[in-house]
Amino acid sequence: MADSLHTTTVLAEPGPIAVEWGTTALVIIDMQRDFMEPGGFGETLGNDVSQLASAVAPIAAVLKAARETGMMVVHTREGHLPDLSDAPPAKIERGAPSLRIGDPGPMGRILIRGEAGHDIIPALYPVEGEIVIDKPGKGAFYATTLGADLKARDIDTLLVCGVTTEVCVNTTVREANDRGYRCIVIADGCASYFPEFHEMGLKMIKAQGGIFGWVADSAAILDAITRSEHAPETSNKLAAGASR
Ligand code: TIU
Repeated sequence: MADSLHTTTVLAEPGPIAVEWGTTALVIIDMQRDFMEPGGFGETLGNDVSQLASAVAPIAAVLKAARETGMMVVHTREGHLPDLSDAPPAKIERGAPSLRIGDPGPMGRILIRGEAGHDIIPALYPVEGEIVIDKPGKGAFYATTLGADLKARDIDTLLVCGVTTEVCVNTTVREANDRGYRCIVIADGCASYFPEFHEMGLKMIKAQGGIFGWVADSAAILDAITRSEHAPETSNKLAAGASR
């Protein structure tokens, strides 16, 4: 379905970007209970998980539009096998969390696949046909099938959102950029436990002419998707976008 949409321009920073929707995927990073809710991995690290709540509504709005237009949707989950064979000791032993990866917590074992805390929050729960990538690392390409899944669908552009901005979102965008993907990060669809890291995490992506990619608000993405369902853009509209 997304193949039949017209190419439209997303008003982004550092500049507008023309998006062909049939070769674009929405990639939602780690919107898991372990990061978003009390008692999970994020809180054991000493973080205030309420800092991440602002990302949910913007992601839900873009996810709804992606589903309506038939765009490829990918959800990722950070976590490990129950026997911890894919969890490097250096990761497990890091820092001084109140509970370590694999320890029993109020939502099951911390950051372990199959446990309640590892799953995606109900507001953004995947539906049939959407890809769920289980990843042991911060980046979504490392030790996963994501690269092959995107290649199978001829995807060249990624709309990236999720948590946290400077950790798993940034790592995934950097991995994707090196693999040749054009990444548009949804600014209000990302969040960090540290507001200043969120701001800088986005700046790092769009600086130097978009060294890792582009940054746009969910409203700009939704506007471009809406326009893609209507008549092809005229050169005037493209010029207006280019002047921003
Ligand atoms: N701790 C933190 O900010 N993030 C992570 O550990 N993982 C993700 O970002 N998903």
